[in-house]
Amino acid sequence: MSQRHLFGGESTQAPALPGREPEELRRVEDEARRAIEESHRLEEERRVKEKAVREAEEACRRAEEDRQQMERMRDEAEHAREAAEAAAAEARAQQETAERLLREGARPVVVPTVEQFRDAKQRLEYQEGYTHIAVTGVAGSGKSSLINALRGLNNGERSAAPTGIVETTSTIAHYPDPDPKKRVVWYDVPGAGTLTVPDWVYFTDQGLYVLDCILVLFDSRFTATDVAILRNCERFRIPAFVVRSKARQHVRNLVVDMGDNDSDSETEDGQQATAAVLERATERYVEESRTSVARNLKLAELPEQRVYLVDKEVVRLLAKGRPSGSSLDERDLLRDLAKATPPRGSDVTDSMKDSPLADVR
Ligand SMILES: Nc1nc2c(ncn2[C@@H]2O[C@H](COP(=O)(O)OP(=O)(O)OP(=O)(O)O)[C@@H](O)[C@H]2O)c(=O)[nH]1
Ligand SMILES: [Mg+2]
Repeated sequence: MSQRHLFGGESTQAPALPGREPEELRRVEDEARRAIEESHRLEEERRVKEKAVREAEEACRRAEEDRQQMERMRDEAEHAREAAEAAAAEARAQQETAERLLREGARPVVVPTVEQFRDAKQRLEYQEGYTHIAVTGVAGSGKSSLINALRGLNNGERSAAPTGIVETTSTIAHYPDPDPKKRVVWYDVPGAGTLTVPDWVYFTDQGLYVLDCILVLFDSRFTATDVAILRNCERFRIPAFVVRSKARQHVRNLVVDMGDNDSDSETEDGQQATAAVLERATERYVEESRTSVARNLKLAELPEQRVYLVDKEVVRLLAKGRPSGSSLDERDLLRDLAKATPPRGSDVTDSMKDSPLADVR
């Protein structure tokens, strides 16, 4: 009972114990007080330690949070760096593509508006229910001559397109096919790649995007200008034919270049030898033309397509329904043209549906 009283701290005044000296009592009381004080000190010490532990834990938690925050910031910085690198690579690729297109003559083309599309149709006298076929290509490639031949005409005949060895056609002109059943209109387009008509405006300036079919005609070399026209045809989803002109003239030149045409054409042997040389020259001409076009299309990343080798005289005879002695690709060209050229539709919006013009508002 006295122990609980003493250590409970309610009073330090101990009752006098029977048989004990007051001195002894004081000593016991002092001891009891010290014990109480020690207990308080220990309690205080425990609280201080607990507080220190809590503070240390809190500091640890904050440090962990800081570390996680740093990690997040580092990740974000890494993502930002990767995104910036990807954007820079994309910008470089776009610049390279733009530069390549620029080199190849297909400069960034302005997409025609609906009004421009309508204007071009009006200007080119586009007639519903007719097929509108343009012959394009570099100056002097034989465009006007081919149109004449396709209409069954000789150069120089009345109603034939003007032709010549100097730059002849300076504005776009159109000629109805003499056979009304065909319902075809031929367009003679000024030569591309001349000083007056730079190739990158050739296509859009002429409004060629409204037409139903385009022939890209070349003479000696399949050039970047021809590639630019084909690229635009692809862009506007216009069927395009690659045609090489002046076939007989090229073969004759090759016979001379091959250097073995000295046979006497008066004798039978001589005639056979001449025919054999002609055959070899023709084979070489066909092979070289096809290889050259295929290589250039590949370089320009355009799809493969056939090249038709034609001579205007053979085309003219076939167009008139006359038999022609020798034919390279003239017959095929006339047949494939007839097959591939339905009119593009009566409504502006119909014609624009599948082309870049579809984006025009
Ligand atoms: N031998 C031969 N000559 C041709 C042929 N096609 C065109 N020519 C000649 O090539 C020259 C140029 O022909 P054009 O039809 O005027 O050429 P173009 O492409 O219309 O010329 P521009 O309107 O100036 O761009 C003319 O002297 C034609 O007679 C062909 O198939 N064979
Ligand atoms: Mg011409």
